[in-house]
Amino acid sequence: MSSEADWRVATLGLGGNLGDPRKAMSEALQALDARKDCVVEAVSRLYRTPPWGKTDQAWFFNACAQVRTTLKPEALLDACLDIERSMKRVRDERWGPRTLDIDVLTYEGVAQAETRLEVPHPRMTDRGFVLMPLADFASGMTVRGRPVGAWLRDADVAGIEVADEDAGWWRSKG
Ligand code: A4P
Ligand code: MG
Repeated sequence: MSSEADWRVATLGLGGNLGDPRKAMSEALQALDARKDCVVEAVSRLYRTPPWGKTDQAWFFNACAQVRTTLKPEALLDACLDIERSMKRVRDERWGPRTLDIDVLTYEGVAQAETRLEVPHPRMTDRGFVLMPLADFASGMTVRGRPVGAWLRDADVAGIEVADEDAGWWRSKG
């Protein structure tokens, strides 16, 4: 039995631009929520975002989620990578097209710069497609000394659109 003290809050960034990313993200969040060691506590609205980094590719869908978990940071990453793999993500090109990418953005009380898992995610504070959905439920959360909402004010959010206003989008089958 795990006690209250073992549960930690983490945030995740989800994105994809191949196949049916909305379905992939929704299945991923449902799979995490179905685990005994993971509860999905908050999910952002669903966004459509212009490609960042490698710009000659399809627009992305992006969203963020907050989970409460007894998994340690690396185990949470492994759970996310297992889900990505089960969605048959093709992992060949950096910043290239993918059916589903799940990044661990933050993990309560943890700051580490290890290659296998760097948290806070090294690029999250530069990216409108992460900050905008994250601010839906965590605008006051401090990341690298500043609230998410403050990072968002300085971020490039040009072209980003809300694709579904309903934060319950991930529970529907569609
Ligand atoms: N890894 C280390 N730290 C982390 C972390 N915090 N979260 C390691 C997740 N993984 C982490 O990941 C490769 C390895 O990084 C993992 O196996 C893990 O051990 P990856 O996701 O395959 O790396 P990547 O995607 O090639 O590079 P990067 O920089 O992580 O890409 P991102 O950040 O995932 O960005 N444009 C829009 N509009 N929306 C997007 O979602 N996504 C990308 C990819 C590019 N442009 C985009 C979007
Ligand atoms: Mg990634």
